[in-house]
Amino acid sequence: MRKWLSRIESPADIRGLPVSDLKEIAQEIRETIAETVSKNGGHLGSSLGAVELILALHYVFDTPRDRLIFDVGHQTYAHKLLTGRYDRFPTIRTHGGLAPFTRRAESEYDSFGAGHASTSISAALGMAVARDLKGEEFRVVSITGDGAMTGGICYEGLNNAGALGADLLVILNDNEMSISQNVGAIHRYFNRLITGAFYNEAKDNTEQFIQKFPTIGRKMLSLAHKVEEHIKGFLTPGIFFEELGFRYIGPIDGHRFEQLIPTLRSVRDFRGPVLLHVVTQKGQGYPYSEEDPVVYHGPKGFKIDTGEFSPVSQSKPPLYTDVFAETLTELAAEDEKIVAITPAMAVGSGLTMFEERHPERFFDCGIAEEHAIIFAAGLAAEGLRPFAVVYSTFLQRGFDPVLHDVALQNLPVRLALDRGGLVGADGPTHHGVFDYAYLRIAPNMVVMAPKDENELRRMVKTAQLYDAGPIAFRYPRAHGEGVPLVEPIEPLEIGKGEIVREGADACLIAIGAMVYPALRAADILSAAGIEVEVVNARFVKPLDRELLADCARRHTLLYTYEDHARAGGFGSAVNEALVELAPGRQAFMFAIPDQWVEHGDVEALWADLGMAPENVVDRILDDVRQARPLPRPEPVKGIADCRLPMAD
Ligand SMILES: Cc1ncc(C[n+]2csc(CCOP(=O)(O)OP(=O)(O)O)c2C)c(N)n1
Repeated sequence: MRKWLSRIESPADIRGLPVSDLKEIAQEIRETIAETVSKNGGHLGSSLGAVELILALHYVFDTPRDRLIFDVGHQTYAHKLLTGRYDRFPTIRTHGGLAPFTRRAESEYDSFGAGHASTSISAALGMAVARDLKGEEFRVVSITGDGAMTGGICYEGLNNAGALGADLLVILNDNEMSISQNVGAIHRYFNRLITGAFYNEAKDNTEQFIQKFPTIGRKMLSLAHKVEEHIKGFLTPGIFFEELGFRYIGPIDGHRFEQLIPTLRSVRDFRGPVLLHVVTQKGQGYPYSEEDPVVYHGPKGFKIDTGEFSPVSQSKPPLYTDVFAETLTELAAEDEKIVAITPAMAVGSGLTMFEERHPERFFDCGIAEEHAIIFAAGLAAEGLRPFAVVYSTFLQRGFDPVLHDVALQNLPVRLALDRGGLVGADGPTHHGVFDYAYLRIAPNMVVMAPKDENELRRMVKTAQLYDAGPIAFRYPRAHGEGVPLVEPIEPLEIGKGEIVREGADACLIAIGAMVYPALRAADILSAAGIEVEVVNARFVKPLDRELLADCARRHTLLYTYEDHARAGGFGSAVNEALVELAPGRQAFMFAIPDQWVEHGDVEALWADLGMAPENVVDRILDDVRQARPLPRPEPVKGIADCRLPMAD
């Protein structure tokens, strides 16, 4: 039981306390965050780094009347602890527990939900404009990280905000880190602002200019009034933001209440758009996360005293992510056309090994999925073989580029989609359950999903060699099936599936990560006297129409099985094809119904959704039973161990 946190019911309880008490509260918050994340996993570094900033915001602003809009929402653990969620905090990221990010339905203090980066300025601007249109009075604050600021949406928001001139405070929470070290020219600019290098550089450049062209230079100076102080005003460090119509304040120390509170108090009453640059340290207050902010960005459970992670079990098959990255790195050693692109997810996508081996062909372009895809399209247009490696959920950002820049021009961009299917604790913002739908509607696109890690290797090879147009493959956030990795890697024939189990009573057509669960369901049914044919479709597009037609000829009971939304997914594609191939014959679809899937243990989620192998067994059993009475089978074991070391 924490002395302060157990008594704080709402931010009103901290307002007016002396700074010495705030420091004690900050300490308690840090301990609580570290303790909980050590058990549940989660976004440690970002949350620890924002403790004082969040305390100061709730101290100075009249929340929830004033709106705080957090970008990504992964840094909000202190915010959750101060806004009536202390008791439930140990449940964060678990099934039925507190959400991993901000969520409007969870608390009135969560003014806007998030999970994906770079949205908070636009949302805050919308809320500020709504306030003005309704004639209401409250303040709107966006809290955006420097990593998020590599995303283009931020600049669309700033551009619009500067033009509208609405009262809006944007806090740039700058810890110089995205998940990895932040990248790009904007990052360099922020860095120069923090170190004071911008002003010094600008001053030096101006002095050199004056020495070179004394007359014009002096005239310029007299325009800007006299010498140094005026150069400073003229060459204001935040000129970039100032030119966009923002008043730039900072940088200030984001861990010192003595700076934060008076600054927030004064900017609170400024009119128009204001950008406050706050410098924080990722992972602050926990020595291990301070030392290695990349590993502790989103660690799984660890020993709190030593920061140690439990050793990786040698008995577990490799992660799909690692198999993909190793294969691509290997293939790139022999194929100089291969280029790897990541939008800020080098570690999570396993691409650090590619970066080490082929640094000149590795590109981390920041949190910029749209750009990543168009950049890849440009590389492909010049004859290279780009692999854009993007989490399924984040490629949603790249939807139009996939259609307009890649598929329409039939450019051979290889889309490697990590985290396909349910991802577990990161929840609805991160489940990759819409990709088949948004990819397969694009003419020219090939879409694949491997049943196991060996087939993933074959898909990487297939994609490498496929220069005829765009090709995508998606794989889960999970360990493989433990199958041998066959050398040499054989590419697949485009649009060809395979029968992986024979059976005369029903046909279960599975794709990707659901092929092995389908086989397990078939095993159980077999014990009950029902023989199910299992098909590994491999391709969502083009479908193996010949195989489908054959299945429809031989079976009356047809089923599809996928870890994707039902609408527009694989089963939907199969049924579209069956309308032509076997009119009147339909496949029952095991797919995610039209609902958002919560966070939590993947197996529990499958059971909730009625999509676990047990559910498949029950359904097929009932259907077959209508023809002949059969005994009940034994319950099935879990479908997969989907725990991964990192939160995203
Ligand atoms: C569109 C999108 N792409 C990628 C991510 C994965 N991601 C989560 S946090 C993060 C880094 C954000 O950096 P920053 O905004 O500086 O916050 P920090 O973690 O440093 O506090 C990334 C890349 C995401 N959430 N959304």
